[in-house]
Amino acid sequence: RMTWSSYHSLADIDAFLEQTAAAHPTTARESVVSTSAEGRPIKAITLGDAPGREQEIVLVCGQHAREWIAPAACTYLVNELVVNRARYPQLKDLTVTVVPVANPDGYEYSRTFDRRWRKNRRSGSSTRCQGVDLNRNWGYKWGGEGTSPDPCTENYRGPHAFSEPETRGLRDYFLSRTRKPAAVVDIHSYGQYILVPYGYDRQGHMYSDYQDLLSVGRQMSQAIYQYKGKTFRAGNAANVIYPAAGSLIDWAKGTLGSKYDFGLELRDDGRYGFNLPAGQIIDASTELAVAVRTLGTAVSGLP
Ligand code: 0X9
Ligand code: ZN
Repeated sequence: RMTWSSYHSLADIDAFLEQTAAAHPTTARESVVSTSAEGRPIKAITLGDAPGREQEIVLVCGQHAREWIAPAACTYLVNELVVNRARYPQLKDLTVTVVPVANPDGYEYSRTFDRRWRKNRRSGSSTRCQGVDLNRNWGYKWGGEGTSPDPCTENYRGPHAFSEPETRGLRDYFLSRTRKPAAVVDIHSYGQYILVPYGYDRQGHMYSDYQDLLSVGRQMSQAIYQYKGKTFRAGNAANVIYPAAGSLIDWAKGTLGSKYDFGLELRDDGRYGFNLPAGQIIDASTELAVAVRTLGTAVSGLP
């Protein structure tokens, strides 16, 4: 039984996805995106009436193991979209696909052995250090600023782009969709930011719809502020946080070519950091839901 008053194990999250799909066969479909380094399935759930025809928003959550609020908020959103779908008219004509735990090995490791673990759990051949930072392993501008070739660092980029089964699986999943998604949102914590690509350096590399993204990002920020007064800073990823090459949002923009690509750093602003108290799960999740609603308005053109 899933709740949003505590953080849950991967087994509970997977069971929740299975039950949700079973209970709502016409609006929810479960799928397996890939298998992790340690052999766990990476699951997705696709929500909507007629998947395949409408525009699609894809949410990837939990690339980083210790950011527990990301899987929690993403499962909350899944539940909202099946149980309280009427509250989201902005998403009515859209398909929303959610990958709640993109790094299942890391998530379980963080829950059971090392709360501060960030990377996946690949075991390198010639080193005692384990794990690749999945958000440095994507293939667009892989290996640039904010990444490390040293397996013992937190931002180890891996031996080559898409060296990891988690990123490779997600990439293939994106590329295999019949329609390119209209939006890709990468959910992290913490810091309360809405990040717009590109983030690989501070040169401010442009693309034609940069202003559209910035404007939607600012609308998300305003909508979140109206909920409980939390400030989410919207801006270019490299400038608002720091440069980091090989991230999902850069790949989504630069290679996949979907229009609305955002990184979201959920609560908080540093007081509890990654250890966000479970009592804040619902508020943090509602802030995500508010942001996705705003995005839905932009993607579908529904008010
Ligand atoms: O470092 C990251 O991957 C993200 N921050 S986190 O604290 N969740 O680890 C930010 C990535 C944002 N993208 C770029 N700056 N390129
Ligand atoms: Zn992160």
